[in-house]
Amino acid sequence: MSQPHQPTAGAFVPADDIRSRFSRAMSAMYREEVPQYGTLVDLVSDINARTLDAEPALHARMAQAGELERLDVERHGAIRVGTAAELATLRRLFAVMGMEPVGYYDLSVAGVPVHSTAFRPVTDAALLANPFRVFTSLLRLELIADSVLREKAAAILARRQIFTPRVLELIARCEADGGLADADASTFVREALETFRWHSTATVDAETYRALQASHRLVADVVCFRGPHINHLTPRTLDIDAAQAAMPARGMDAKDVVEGPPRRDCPILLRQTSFKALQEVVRFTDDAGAHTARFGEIEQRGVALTRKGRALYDRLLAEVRDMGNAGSAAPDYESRLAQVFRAFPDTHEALRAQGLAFYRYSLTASGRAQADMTTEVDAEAPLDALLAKGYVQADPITYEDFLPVSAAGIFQSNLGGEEQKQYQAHAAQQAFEAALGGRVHDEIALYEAAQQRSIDQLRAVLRGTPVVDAEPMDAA
Ligand code: OOG
Ligand code: NI
Repeated sequence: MSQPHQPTAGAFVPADDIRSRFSRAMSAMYREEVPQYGTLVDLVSDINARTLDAEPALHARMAQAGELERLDVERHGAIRVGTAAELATLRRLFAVMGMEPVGYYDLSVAGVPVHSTAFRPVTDAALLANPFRVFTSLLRLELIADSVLREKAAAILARRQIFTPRVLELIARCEADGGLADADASTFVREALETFRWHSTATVDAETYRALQASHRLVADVVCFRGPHINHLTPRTLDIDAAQAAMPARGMDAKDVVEGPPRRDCPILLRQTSFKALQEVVRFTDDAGAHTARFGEIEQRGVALTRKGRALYDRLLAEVRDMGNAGSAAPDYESRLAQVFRAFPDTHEALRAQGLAFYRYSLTASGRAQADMTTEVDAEAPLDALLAKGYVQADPITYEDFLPVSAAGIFQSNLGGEEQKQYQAHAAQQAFEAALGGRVHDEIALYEAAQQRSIDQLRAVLRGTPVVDAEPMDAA
């Protein structure tokens, strides 16, 4: 349809809404493509309801933080692309939906020839509205040792166009005008979805597929198809152990161990598990065959850690994985994990006092009442004193990102077979950012800023000065 030019800003659909529409459309598409994903979503929603019933304190805390609404829509997905141009266009496509690249993940250390970022909203308000994220990996062709195969893969990738002409137009329009009007937003969602759709016809012959597969199964997955099919969507559960235990009864082949930290009273970071990828029938240009790529995953999110907390997490995890050499495949992995993580404080008081985790500070009802009377509360009193008096409360800030060791475990359990190649591992954040056409956010700096904003706001209320809404619209 033709658009009036120079639409006024008010006529634009908010980026948060476009993201919600897109995430809903993607979920509906994936339910159709991989019915077990639908089963998993239903399982998670049963378990979340049960957990909230059984844990009134958790229910109250999530309601107060405004997190109950986002829980039902919360999910992440993952895709893998083959070229810098594809990655750079994805950055622009996700920007239309208010999603920015956060974090750099080097997976080559774990024998997977990709490096990655996560596109996600970055402001407090946008995260509450819908925290939809897409873990996005770029194939590192330079890690393919065989130069003939490497060049062949590059040539195949150079021929494909993973975006529809219409979506490219709408991205450019959004960049030029500063937003999309309603009809354009609907078209954008429909056309953007095409990039993530599964194609059962490959672009190569069976022999090429096999050669790429032999180099690394991931290489075949990225190179041989018309687009970067979404390979999983992950709903957020409040009790991953219960969900994991319930998976077999609903016909799902669950991964052996939950990735990430052990079960704790105060969940930290991220725990994840998945059901194994399905074998799907594909058609090569000359023959029929099968491909394994798409799976389902669930995650439980906990509090974001400071640099100090993250260093402790990384150290303890490495310690567990270095005990013996079976890593997470060892039969006693879970008990080792629990044992070693006793060194990680497990009350919010301790996590806060030792500067291990991030919190959002706000006035309690009694703090607000005191602030209204202005005399009692010293606006400059240390936070700890305000907390001790009950004027201020500290709520954990949810970890919105991913974990490289866990991601590698998820990749590996879903490639079928024991895919552990040795690569000359090296992080290449600058090369990744050059391909992306922009910098990635430092995720820990985002949490630091969110915590600081909450402190600034409550001080402003206590001082009786106007509330500063210091949150940048676009934190880039
Ligand atoms: C991405 C795997 C990483 C996660 O949740 O850690 C991931 C992939 O398999 O493409 O999604
Ligand atoms: Ni995932």
